[in-house]
Amino acid sequence: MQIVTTHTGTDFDALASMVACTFLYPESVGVLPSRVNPEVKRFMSVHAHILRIRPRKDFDLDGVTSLIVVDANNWQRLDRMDVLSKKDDLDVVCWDHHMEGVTIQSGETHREEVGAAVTLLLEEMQRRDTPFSPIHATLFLLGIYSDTGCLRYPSVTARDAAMVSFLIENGADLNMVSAYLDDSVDDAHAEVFRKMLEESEILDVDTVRIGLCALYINNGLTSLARVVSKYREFKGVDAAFGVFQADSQKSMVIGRSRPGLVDVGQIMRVLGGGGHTGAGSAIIRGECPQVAAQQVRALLAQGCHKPVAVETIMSSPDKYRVDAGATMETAAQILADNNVSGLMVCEGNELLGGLSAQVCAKAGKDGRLGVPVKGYAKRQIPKLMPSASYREAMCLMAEASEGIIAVVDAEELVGVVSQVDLLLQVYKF
Ligand SMILES: [Mn+2]
Repeated sequence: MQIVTTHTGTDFDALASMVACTFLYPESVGVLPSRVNPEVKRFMSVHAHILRIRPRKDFDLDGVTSLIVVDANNWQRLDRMDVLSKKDDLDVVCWDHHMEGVTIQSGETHREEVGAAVTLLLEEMQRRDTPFSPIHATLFLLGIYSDTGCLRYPSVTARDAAMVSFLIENGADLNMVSAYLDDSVDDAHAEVFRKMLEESEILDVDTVRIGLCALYINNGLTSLARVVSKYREFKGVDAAFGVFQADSQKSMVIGRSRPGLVDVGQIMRVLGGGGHTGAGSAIIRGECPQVAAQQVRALLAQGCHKPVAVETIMSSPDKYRVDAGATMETAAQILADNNVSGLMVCEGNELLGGLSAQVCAKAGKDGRLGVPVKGYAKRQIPKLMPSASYREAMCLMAEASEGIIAVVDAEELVGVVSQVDLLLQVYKF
């Protein structure tokens, strides 16, 4: 007998991959782990009868000669399959997108770095022209969407997106998908959310607004990260930190930030945890949540979150510089040669003002290219100190009609921030 199985705590990608296998391997039977996600449980309560899937609970492994493992690569993650791992003549096939920590040796392996495991199986179904119903298409789409945050996670590949298109063409029901991907939280989490709104403090750190909250909570809350994200969005703050304690031994710190504003991962690493710039978490042992929150506050105050300063992202002023004594013709030439939208008019290193490409073009039309730049320099232009934050630059750029900001230290032009400089910073994250 051939069976298909997947990891415990089964999510939609795992379930969809199992079901896809029942199409590709017509003799196979899916064996669903006992522990599945609440959303998957809800889905199975209505759809179980149309899927060739049986619960692990009363399934006998005796006659199994062939095993297909999907969305998992490790015996530990399967539901009581150890007996099979000891079978020498077991035929094993793997379909998976987890590259690390492989302990299941398979005769046939399909392991590739895509956003969802089911993408690999769908590509095979598309190649073979395997027919499937709109209900199945809906489940497959749930698989891709749930593992990729609806194609928003950086792990997404063009192959996942192509399969989304393929499934929509084949009748996937987007209303059903939305219903099952509903990210609402239960009453217990809603209560934490309410308390966060009520009890959090808002810190202003280097013009970045950060919500911080320390709470005692009940045991068994598993979606606190979602609550912190929702809190950050709802409050409209740049970053949010929740410090939660369910038992007296440890506090859990969860942080979320808008891109580029707070390096959450850096703070979490100092606290002994991990993460990246936008999201992270850490466990602090032996402290009450208020003391743990104080540690977060202190790290923020020390600048541990590394707000990006303008001086680290600005460009050299050289290609924007024109001498006050130069003619408008020279200015026009510099604009064209360097392909910039405006210039900084300087006397020595001192910044006198700005000159836009439009003003230069107008001077050309008026036949005034021979006059010195100085007379055309606009005195009031957007300026920042080198120590100003990335955020200040973002705000000021909205008002900078030439798309450039002068960076000035004691009247001297030391750099220029262009829109490209800001964009490069955003896309680095
Ligand atoms: Mn997966």
